Amino acid sequence: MSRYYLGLDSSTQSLTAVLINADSNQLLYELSFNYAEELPHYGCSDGFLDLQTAGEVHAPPLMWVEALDSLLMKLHNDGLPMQEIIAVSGAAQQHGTVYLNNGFAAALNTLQPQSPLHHQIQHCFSRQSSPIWMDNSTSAQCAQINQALGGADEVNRISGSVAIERFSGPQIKKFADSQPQAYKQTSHIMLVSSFLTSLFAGRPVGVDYTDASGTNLFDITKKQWHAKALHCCAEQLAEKLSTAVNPQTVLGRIAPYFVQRYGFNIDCLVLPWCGDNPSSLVGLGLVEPGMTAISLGTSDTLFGLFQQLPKNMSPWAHTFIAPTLDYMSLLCFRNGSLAREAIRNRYQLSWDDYNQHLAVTPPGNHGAMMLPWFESETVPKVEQSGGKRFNLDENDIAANCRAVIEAQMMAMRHHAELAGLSPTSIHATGGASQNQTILQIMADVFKCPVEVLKTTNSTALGAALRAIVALEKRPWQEIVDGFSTVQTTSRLMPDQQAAAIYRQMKKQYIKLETDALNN
Ligand code: XUL
Repeated sequence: MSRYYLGLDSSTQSLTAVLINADSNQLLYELSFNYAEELPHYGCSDGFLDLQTAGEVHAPPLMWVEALDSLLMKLHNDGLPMQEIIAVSGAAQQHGTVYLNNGFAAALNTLQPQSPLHHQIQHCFSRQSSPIWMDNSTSAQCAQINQALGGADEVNRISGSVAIERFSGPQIKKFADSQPQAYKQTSHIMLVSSFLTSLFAGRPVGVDYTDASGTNLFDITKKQWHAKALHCCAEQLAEKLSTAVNPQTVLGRIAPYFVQRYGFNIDCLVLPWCGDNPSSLVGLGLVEPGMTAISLGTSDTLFGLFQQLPKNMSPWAHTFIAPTLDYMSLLCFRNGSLAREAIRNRYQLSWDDYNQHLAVTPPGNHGAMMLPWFESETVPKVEQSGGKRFNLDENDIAANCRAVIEAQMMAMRHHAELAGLSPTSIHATGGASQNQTILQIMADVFKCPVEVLKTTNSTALGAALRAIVALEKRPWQEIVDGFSTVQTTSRLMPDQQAAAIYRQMKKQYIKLETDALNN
């Protein structure tokens, strides 16, 4: 017997589908649909519109809808067993908001299978474009929200993040304040995730807890919208947002449109879509406290699962509710390969040269240290760029190569701890995770094993896994263990001596960072 589940991922540039068989634990099919290549008529070369207004980045929601129809048609034409899919779920880029008028519910209720979705709901928007997570234009609204709720720390304590420009609350406030008429005509405010869920459910559905925690409006302790935050953001917002939804809720049967047009089974069930980062957390198998992922890219991103909110919330972390209903923390260090490249370019090194230098310098770097802020930094927030050296000669190339990596790992460990995470194992991904020397430093600084993973579509996979948990009521660990799309290509263990050196060095690093922030 086969038990098929479909997971989707509506990301900034593409929509991806994975089909899995929960009986054989196999990932059977993966397909991505790129908006720019396949739907050029929306004018989004990278998945978003160039508005030419300072900091504003929007995308057309109809593009996501047309992509959904096109992708499902491909699945159908590729002969996927649509009839046998038990449930469908998804995940979407976080924070983006979609504004719909009072025709939306009726349009969903009367969808005709002969005509594509984007034709049938095109008149349902009270705002034609959606601000997405790259939009940085709401600093004024962030300040107002912080002030109305009693300061940034209080917003952080309530919602899991200080008010942040790209988060949905400040974006909604900006719309309500600057276009009051259009705001009045808005009956539903959705996130990308709940908007796409609503299409499948055939009715407007509220935002799920994971994505609600990316709004600055959601009480992450009580798992409900925060009345005062809603009130200070815009009028009648509670009605427009609807009640937030547990990500493990089965919402009911798929809308008839999908049955008639693509051959889904009439009994196929629908689950709420989540935010992409929370979904990726479980897609990577991080379902127990301490399990952490680090992606070494242009920026370095660290996220992991934990259960108890820290007493003092780090102002630089984002705490979301995880699909497991635990918490997850997300930290984005702007100076990832930006800083590594800055050093490599400064001394005109190839990566081989760079590795040679790392190999000849010892853990602890003879006390030479650095603050790796070659560009302005987000964790911690540092506006002024320029790496800082301590006990480190700028002409000592090898020591500089090691100093930047050690500093990055120290910063990651320190800020992970401040955010409530105590990493016990690390899954490393991203370009620089190919570099074993960098990973050994990571294992030594964190004093835990580091595994290198080859992952495919962990976000869409996470959505499908969540559907299995909700329907089959099996433990998370058992379900993620069954899926081996996450291939371990190497595993590094911490060196006890190096770990002891780094334990001391971390104290010095924290002092350097604290002094720099206080100056
Ligand atoms: C997370 C964030 C991005 C988007 C991109 O806070 O803004 O990772 O979710 O998809």
